[in-house]
Amino acid sequence: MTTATTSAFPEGFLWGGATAANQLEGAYDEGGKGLSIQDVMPRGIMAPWTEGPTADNLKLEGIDFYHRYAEDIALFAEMGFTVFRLSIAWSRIFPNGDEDQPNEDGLAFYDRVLDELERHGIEPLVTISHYETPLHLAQAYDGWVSREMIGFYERYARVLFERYGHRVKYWLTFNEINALLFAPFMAGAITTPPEELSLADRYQAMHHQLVASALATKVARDIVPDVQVGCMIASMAYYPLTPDPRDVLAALQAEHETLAFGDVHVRGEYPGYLLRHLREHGVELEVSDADREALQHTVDFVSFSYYMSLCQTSDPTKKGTMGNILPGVPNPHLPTSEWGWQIDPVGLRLVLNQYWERWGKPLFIVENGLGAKDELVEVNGVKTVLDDYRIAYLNDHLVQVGEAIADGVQLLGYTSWGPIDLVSASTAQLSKRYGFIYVDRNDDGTGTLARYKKKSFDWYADVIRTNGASLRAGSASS
Ligand code: BGP
Repeated sequence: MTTATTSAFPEGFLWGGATAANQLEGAYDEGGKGLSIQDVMPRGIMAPWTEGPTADNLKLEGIDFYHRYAEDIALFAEMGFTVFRLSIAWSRIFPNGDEDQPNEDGLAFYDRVLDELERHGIEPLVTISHYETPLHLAQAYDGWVSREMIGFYERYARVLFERYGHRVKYWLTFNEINALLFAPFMAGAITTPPEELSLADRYQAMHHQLVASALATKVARDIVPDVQVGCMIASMAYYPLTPDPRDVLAALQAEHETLAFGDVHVRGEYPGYLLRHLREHGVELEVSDADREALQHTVDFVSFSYYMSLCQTSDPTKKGTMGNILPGVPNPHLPTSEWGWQIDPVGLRLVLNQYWERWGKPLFIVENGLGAKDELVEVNGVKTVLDDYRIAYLNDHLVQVGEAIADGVQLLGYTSWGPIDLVSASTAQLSKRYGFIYVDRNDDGTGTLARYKKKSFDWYADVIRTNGASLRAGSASS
């Protein structure tokens, strides 16, 4: 197999980083913001949520981006970012989620952030809903199980397009929309405990989000003529654990749980394999004619997160594991991060090829990175982190991205996850760090919040400056 030259990255390729409001803004009760589901999730995705905000919830203060955004964006600009992915905290705009009128203070905050990005010539990429539904919508409606959520979301999205549409071209409707099936509270604000949540409610909630996503796409087009709206999927390369055809089928079926979301967003209808799955489980979705019509508003591009891969097997005695949201069994050929996520750069090339061939829509990698423990050290009197492991991970993934582009994949850009350290979604820790910029805050909440450039800061700046030509094929983990 030939190796692509790194000049594979096209001119105008967007380079940057990705974040979510609830993981970095802090200021959870400032500027008229209401509580979001994250304000009662101090211990991450799997742990029970709390009655109200508790002092051990790192997200309440985050990394204080709410007050330090100008300083942080200046650092992103120093690295040469041409795109920055941020999410809007729904409960800053609609504190309860079901009001008629938005909260002006919340809207004004994002005006200021967008001003700052514009000043540095950085294109914003905005996620409308990133695991941060207003808590009231969870408590009063059981989140996305309720059809009423479609209307609340549509109103919220309309406000965003009207306010920011003239300066934001790229929008994502829901972060990792397929996560709803696996993390119903975090991704769907559904308060029914997962073990009591029926399959019917789970899939009905999925349907409501898919309709809401399509309606938002329509509204965006009505308001902003040259807008680009994308879906966002948690992706994973899936391999059969063995060449046994039953394992291959198990891998295909696991993959379908992800692909279905892209199929609906791109093709405007439910794929046969999902309809069969629902039928066989006695689930009858409530789909109105208006829903069917709404789904016709398909996306302009497909975006996704990619961290790792997993295997699938038909053998029930094999021990399973959780990756980023999605489950599987470990791959004996791959190394593993400190948090048990298996590192697989080639899997990213496979996913890029598969999505491009399947959907023929431009792709956007909007999350990728290595969560690792960092040690702050002093080099020539300057505090830094010597994060060669992170550089190796990112380098090797980007080399594979170059290969995929050389394979013919059309890719709009790449935003690495957490360009500045922030609170982890799955574990709610700060010690699971992804950044090029170190933030002095610890899991116990101590720290000055000072920012320090890691070794990877200059490395990424070089990658961006050379449009990928500085990447090195064949480093440690590939
Ligand atoms: C994705 C989420 C992000 C982010 C990332 C890293 O699932 O969209 O919000 O957190 O994963 O995961 P974690 O923080 O669990 O390491």
